[in-house]
Amino acid sequence: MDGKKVILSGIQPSGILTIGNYLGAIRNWGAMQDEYDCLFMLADLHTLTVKQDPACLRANTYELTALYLACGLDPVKSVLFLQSHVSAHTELTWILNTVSYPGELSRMTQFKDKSLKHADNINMGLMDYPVLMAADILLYQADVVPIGADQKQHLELTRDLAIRFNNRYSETFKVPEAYIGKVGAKIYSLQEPDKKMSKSDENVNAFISMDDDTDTIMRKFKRAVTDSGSEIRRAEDKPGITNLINIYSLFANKTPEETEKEFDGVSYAEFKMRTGEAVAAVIEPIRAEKNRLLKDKGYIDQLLAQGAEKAEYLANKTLRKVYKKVGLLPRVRI
Ligand code: ATP
Ligand code: LTN
Repeated sequence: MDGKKVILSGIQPSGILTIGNYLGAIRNWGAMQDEYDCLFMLADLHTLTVKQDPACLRANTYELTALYLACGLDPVKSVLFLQSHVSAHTELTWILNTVSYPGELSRMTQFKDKSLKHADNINMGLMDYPVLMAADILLYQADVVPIGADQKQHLELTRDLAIRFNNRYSETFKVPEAYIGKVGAKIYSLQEPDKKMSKSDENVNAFISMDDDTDTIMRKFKRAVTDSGSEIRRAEDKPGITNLINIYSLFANKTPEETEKEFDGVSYAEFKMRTGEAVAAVIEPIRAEKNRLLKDKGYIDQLLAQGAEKAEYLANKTLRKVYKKVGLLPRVRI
C-alpha cells in the first residue's frame, strides 16, 4: 500500500452474478484501480448465512474469482482474496460483536428480508452478517467502500461501530465512506421493474446473468416488461422503460439523456432489441475470458494465495492493535 486512499469491496460467491451486480459493483471497481489502493474480496463466509451446497459453493468461488479477473480486476494492481483465507475477519467480528446490539442488528432491512425468505433457517450468522461486513472493512482501514444502494444501511452500521469502538478504546479505526454510483446503483427486475434485479429470483426472465449467451440475452430483453405509452423517456410512472434506459446507457457508455435523444421516435420493440445487443456486446467477451480462466484452477489458486498473503499482513496489523486496545495480552513468540 503506497499512500493512496484505500478501497475495499466484496461480493458473495452465492451464484452466477447478474448485470445488476456488474453495473452496481464490479464495473465501478475496475475503474478505481489506478487511483486507489484496492482490495477486492470474495465474501465466502457471508454466503454461509443461507444454506449452501458445499460443492456449489466451491464452484461458485472459482467462477466469481475468474469473473473478477475477466472484468478487468488486476491482481498486480489490486489485492484479490477470499475472506475465509484471512482469519482476522472472524477474529475482529468477535470483538465487534461486543460493541454491537441485537436491537440494531435485528432492525437491518436485509436481515428482515432474508428472515422472511429463509424462514426455516434464521440463524445467528444471518443476524451477525453486517458485523462481519464491518470487520471486512475496518480491518483494512478502508477510506471508501463502493457498494450498491441496498448495502448502504450496512455501511452506516460499520461507521457506527467504528465510532463506538474509537470512543470506547481511543482512535483505532478509520471511519469509511460509502461510494454509491449514480446510475447503476440499482438495476431493477426485467419482469417486475419495481423490484431489485436479483440473482436469486425464481423467474429467470427477471435477470440477465453474466453467463447468459447472446440468444438468451436477446430473448429476455424481448420479454422485458415495459409500460403503457410509446415514448423512450425516463419517468416515475415508467419504471420498466426507465430501467432499460439506464441499462442501455451504462452498457453503451452514454448518459441517459443521450439515450433518450438517440431513441426519440423509436418503438419499444426496437429499443429492447438494441439494448439486448449493447448488453451482449459487453458480456460475450467477459464470459469467454472467464471460461478460459476457469480451465486453469491452479492459476486461480495461486492468485488467491498471493492475495491472501498481502491481505493477511494488512489485516493482522489492525487486529493486533485492536487486541491490545481492549486489553488482551500480546502473545510472546518463543
Ligand atoms: P441476492 O440477490 O442473491 O441476495 P445480490 O444479487 O444482492 O444477492 P450480493 O452479493 O449481495 O448479490 O451483492 C453484490 C454487490 O452487487 C453489492 O454491492 C450489491 O449492492 C450489488 N447489487 C446487487 N444487486 C444489484 C442491483 N440490482 N443493482 C445494482 N447493484 C446491485
Ligand atoms: N454484503 C455485501 C458483500 C460484502 C461487502 C463486504 C461489500 C461483504 N463484505 C465489505 C463491501 C465491503 C453485499 O454486497 N451483499
